Amino acid sequence: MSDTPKSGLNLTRRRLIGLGGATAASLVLSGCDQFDFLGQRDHPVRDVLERANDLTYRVQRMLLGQNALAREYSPSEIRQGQRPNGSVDPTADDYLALKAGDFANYRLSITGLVERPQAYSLAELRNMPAQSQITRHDCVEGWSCIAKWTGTRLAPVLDAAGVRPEARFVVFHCYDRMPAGLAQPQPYYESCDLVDARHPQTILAYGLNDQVLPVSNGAPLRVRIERALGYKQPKYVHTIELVESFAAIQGGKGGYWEDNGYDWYGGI
Ligand SMILES: Nc1nc2c(c(=O)[nH]1)N[C@H]1C(S)=C(S)[C@@H](COP(=O)(O)O)O[C@H]1N2
Ligand SMILES: [Mo]
Repeated sequence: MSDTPKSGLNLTRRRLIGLGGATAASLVLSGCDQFDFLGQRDHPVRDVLERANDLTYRVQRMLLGQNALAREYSPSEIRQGQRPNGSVDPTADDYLALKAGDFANYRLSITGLVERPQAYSLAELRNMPAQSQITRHDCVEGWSCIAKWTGTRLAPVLDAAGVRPEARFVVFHCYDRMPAGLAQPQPYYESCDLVDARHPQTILAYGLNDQVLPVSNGAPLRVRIERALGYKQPKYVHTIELVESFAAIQGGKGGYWEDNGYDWYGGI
């Protein structure tokens, strides 16, 4: 991390030991655009895999510790732009209106199990202590990109709102809508636990490779949770909701892709 005089980040970087490659989860993550029988809620194979995912989560937390850092790279290792994937140009009316005004009216809401709900403009977020990190984004479709992300840490934003003790998860709600079979399209959403939310590399990113974050990569704001796979990096985020459980949200599995069979933890 660079540019972080205020955040006191001088944790020793521990070497990640390649656990991610061997997880049961990674064997079934075949692609962002395709899913098969694993999309069926009650399929026995899926039940087994979900139990394996839960085990992976607990093993990674135990072996790697809560603050193990994702690897960071040097600027010379940025070889190409961040490849846009998934939604790249949302068409929701509210999003289009904000985009037309260059996101001047954008507000990031912090809601749910907090003492003091907040709403921040982009200017306010940019005035918070900035942090940049050059990391590798791994999509389950089988590609990776090294890119420099700039933003502000999520942890102090949560502290300012006062997370209530019952809160266990952070849910990120997005502007873009995704296909949902015969049902109405569903908003993209994601979630993480409070350990990942407060991790020193978890940021609300508004910059990419020293430019303003482009629409194709999630403008005006996307989240970086650097120890997780690509689908755990929500773009076009408008609301951060603290919850005790995500059972009541959309498909109940904590994310759009999770509702379609992907692992919730998605660690790498
Ligand atoms: N809102 C939203 N966030 C999203 C997605 C999406 O479709 N919508 N796709 C996910 C997936 S599968 C990947 S690989 C990354 C792609 O991020 P990028 O376009 O910046 O490469 O965003 C993730 N976050
Ligand atoms: Mo992805």
